[in-house]
Amino acid sequence: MVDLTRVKPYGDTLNDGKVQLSFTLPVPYGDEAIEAARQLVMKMGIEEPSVVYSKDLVGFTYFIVYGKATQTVDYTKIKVPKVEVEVMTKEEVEEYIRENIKRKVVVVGACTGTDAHTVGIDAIMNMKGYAGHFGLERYEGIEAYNLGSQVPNEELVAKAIEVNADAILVSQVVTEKNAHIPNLTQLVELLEAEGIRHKVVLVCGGPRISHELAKELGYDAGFGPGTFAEDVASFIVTEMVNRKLV
Ligand code: B12
Repeated sequence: MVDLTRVKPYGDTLNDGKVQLSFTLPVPYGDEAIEAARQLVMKMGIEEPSVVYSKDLVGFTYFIVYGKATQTVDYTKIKVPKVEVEVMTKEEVEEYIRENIKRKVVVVGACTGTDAHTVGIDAIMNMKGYAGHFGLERYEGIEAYNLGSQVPNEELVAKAIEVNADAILVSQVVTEKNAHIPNLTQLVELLEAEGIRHKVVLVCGGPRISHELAKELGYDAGFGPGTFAEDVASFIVTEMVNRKLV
């Protein structure tokens, strides 16, 4: 029986704590490197560490270590902020627009800053969509402009003003050294400076974007891996009606 107030990892038998860790240390390959990895893992609270694999990375060493985690978490106390919206199908979104908005919903999107990853924003916006889910361009009642990647925030804001956008979608995939944070923040500042932040539904997304982070940065919602166009479309149209932006 699982005690949800004291959950720990599982390998062979429930609650055995078995985990696998992989990491690199900036030390040369050899016995000392393996001992360093073992000691480090013990300091992390892992018991009975066993370095099952190590590989020379030319001056550095890569490891895979098995061990037993000693810590537990109280699963019953976990609260994860999520986008609170009833997800509609494409057809339901189209019907919702016809009934509640009664005009085209204009959406402008881009992967911004130096980030060159187009696949995420394309998955949400392009006609053909992603994994069998059509993108926003295919929605009746939505006018979608996908500006592509490496789009400066200034250009995205200018386009949003030009087409009188109801929603702005931003994709950020590169998060190394938190590069996405100043970039996402600058967009909010630009929208505020132009006096249009309150008039648009502002959404960001990407593999390491959470709703919590998005809210912290001044966005209305954030979407992570596994998002489909209908998740975003449902949020945009519901938010427009709730905020009387129609
Ligand atoms: C393809 C790819 C590339 C291609 C991109 C081609 C293109 N036209 O997009 C190329 C080769 C150009 C590339 C370059 C680089 N890449 Co790259 N790339 C990838 C790769 C393999 C797949 C990304 C992808 O297409 N995923 C598929 C899409 C569908 O998933 P997604 O982006 O998560 O999108 C979904 C959700 O996140 C969400 N979503 C995404 N955006 C948005 C936006 C909104 C508004 C919403 C609502 C939802 C949403 O919905 C989508 C659908 O569900 C990943 C590794 C991986 N397996 O993920 C690395 C990866 C993203 N790349 C990485 C890196 C480091 C780079 C480079 C910096 C490498 C280098 N040193 O040059 C450069 C960056 C160049 C630059 N200036 O940006 C790292 C990023 C690490 C990090 N955390 O920052 C990764 C994770 C690889 C790795 N493990 O190191 N890359």
